[in-house]
Amino acid sequence: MSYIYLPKDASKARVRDAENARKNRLEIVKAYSQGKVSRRELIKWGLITSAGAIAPIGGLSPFVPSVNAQSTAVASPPGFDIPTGAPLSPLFGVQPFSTPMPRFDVIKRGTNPLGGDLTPVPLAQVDENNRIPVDPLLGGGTGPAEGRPPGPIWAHQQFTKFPPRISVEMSQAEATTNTVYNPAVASSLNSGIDPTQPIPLKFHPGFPTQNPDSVWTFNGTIPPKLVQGRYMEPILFRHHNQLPVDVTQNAGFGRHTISTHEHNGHHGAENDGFTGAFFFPGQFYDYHWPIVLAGILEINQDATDPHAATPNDAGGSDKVPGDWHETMSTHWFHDHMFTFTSQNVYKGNAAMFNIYSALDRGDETVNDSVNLRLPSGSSNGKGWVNLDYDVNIMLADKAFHPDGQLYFDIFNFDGFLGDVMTVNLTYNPYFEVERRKYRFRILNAAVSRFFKVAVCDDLNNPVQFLQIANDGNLLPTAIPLTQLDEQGIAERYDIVIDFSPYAVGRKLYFVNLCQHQNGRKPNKDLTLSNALQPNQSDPCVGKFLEFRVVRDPAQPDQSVCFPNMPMIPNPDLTNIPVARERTFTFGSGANQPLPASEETYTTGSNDQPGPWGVATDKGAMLNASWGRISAAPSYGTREIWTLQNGGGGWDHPIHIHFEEGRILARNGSASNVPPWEQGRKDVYRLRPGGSVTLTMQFRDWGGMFMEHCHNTVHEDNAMLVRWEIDNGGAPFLRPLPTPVPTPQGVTFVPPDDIAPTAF
Ligand SMILES: [Cu+2]
Repeated sequence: MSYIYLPKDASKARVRDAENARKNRLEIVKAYSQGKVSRRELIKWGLITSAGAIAPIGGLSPFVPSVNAQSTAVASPPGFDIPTGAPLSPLFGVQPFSTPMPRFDVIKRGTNPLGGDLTPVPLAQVDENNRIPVDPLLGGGTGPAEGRPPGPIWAHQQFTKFPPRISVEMSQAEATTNTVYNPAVASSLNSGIDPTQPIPLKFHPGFPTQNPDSVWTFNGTIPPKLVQGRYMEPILFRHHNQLPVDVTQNAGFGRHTISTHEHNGHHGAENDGFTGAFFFPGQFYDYHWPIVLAGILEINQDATDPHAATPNDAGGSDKVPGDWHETMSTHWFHDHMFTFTSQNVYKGNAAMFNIYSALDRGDETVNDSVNLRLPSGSSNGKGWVNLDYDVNIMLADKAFHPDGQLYFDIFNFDGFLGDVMTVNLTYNPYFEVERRKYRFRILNAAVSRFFKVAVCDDLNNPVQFLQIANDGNLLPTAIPLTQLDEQGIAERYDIVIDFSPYAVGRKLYFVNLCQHQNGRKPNKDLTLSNALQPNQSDPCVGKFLEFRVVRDPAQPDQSVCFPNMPMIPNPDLTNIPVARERTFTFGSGANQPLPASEETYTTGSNDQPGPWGVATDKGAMLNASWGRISAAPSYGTREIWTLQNGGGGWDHPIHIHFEEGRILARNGSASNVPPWEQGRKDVYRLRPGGSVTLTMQFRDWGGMFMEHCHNTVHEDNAMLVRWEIDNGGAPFLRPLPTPVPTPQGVTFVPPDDIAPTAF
């Protein structure tokens, strides 16, 4: 049995072979990522197989024995299953649970977005006259300062109706030291971390500092960033691209063009981070996040329902229009660059976004019969937005070169797995807690890895907690569990743990039960006791976060959360007819355009083996193209979509942008839907050979959106389609023209010039 990383007890010769193979592969990866060699040429030269796997040639794949290491030969798995076979990442003698987990870095909210926070002032439509010089490496001349596609179709929809009231400004940038860390909680609630101390970009204090081009994060720093917003307080997020203009200056992976997706924001498509609406170094892009309840244009128009409300600064609430059953809480945002999403997200383009409402306001002391009073604390005195006992958790597996720099293998199209578990970008940290209830908003920000999180105590006993949310959505009721379901990439599970039964000095743990052999799917879910055994074949199985119970609560715990506590019932769809049903099959055999030639992204003229693909009701596996429309639901309607896994050898967490869906059936039966999937969702794990049937409404906004596997390696290799909501009135046409960004400006092509529609 072969695993993606060599076992700890591998012989020195095996490790040396693997290290040589890694170096040889790096040369290819470098040339490929810099556009100096195409995937087609690599296949022609026999260096990779048509399925994208690295060829089983000695010196390239360590699973092929070399001359000097025959005694250590292991059986080569058949072509497609060849893992990266990388040596284990160095840990520099660091022990687990030896450094605190940093809380997220809370981003400043400007309160004058249209009157001085931002220069130039944000506009509904791109100012085509505002041009900047373009570096000769990007073709020279001049280009638009804002990289958003121009014209009325890409203007911010309903910009006058929902004018920005908050500004958020960040840059995508090379790794640097953080000197402005703001955890927004007292250091006693952040495991004693002194926020005034500079934070170098290291995944553990005992690891080396990352080189500027090894890691590209928001503002170039860690900890990961958190944006906080509330309903009906529209945010203008100005995202600057400050990445190197030289495309080769990327340490072997990552693309300097970006498009930022607010994962399941109910916003217009121009703010969705469309995969083909990327922007270049030196440019910015204004994302308008109105933060409205779905149904805002039809339901509760007079804003009389007390449950549809947003917290105000006085501890009260202001009623808002829309359907309160569509209230959302835990979001994240990340890169969506065509063909490069996996590399860019892994490299650091991932942040979280907490949305506050009168139901979930972030102040457990407000007792108004609407506030659910979930754990948060109340110390900031604002009546909302407290983070004291409401903790964002980002899980991601990483890998490192022998020198400790971040490592990524862009040639494993099954999916990339790291062998070092990180929480909030810190290797196996600890977190100090008081004896009270805490909320944890757990995000799977991995590339291809699924997690299955269990909680145990220091005697290895399972610990009961409550799952309160799935993806961005509070569940109909709080569900008692001792372990979560598998958590696919991009899924968010919010849980509440009560530490009050545990004496000061006790320890609890998050344990990962989900074992991978490769990036295609989980291999096995272990029992808690098996996952706690030492020497796991998958280095990311086992304990990865230690909770240390350090004191009684400073203030009485006033939060409310108990098993089966009612939270948000599902929206009532009984009177909404189903306009259409569609089936999408997620399989293999399609093509992905050649990344080396940006100009051919949309034409498909340089198609390369995917190896993945998506088929619509039309039948054929579709090549990846952001120019093709694969579904076009009519504005204001409801549909039922079935997502079918084309095979049993892999799993796919499928994300449908923009609309919350409700799972009606798994494998054709409603009885297969577990309680924690009976609320709203935005990511749907199909399971091997399985299917998910769901229903969605399409309303409030229009434009082009996406549907794709959130195993981002699959997404980047042809498992992504575009769909759009149109005929919603001016300015939308049918179908919409496709943007083709260049540093000198965005042009458009009619979609039928690129690829026939597939619906
Ligand atoms: Cu997939």
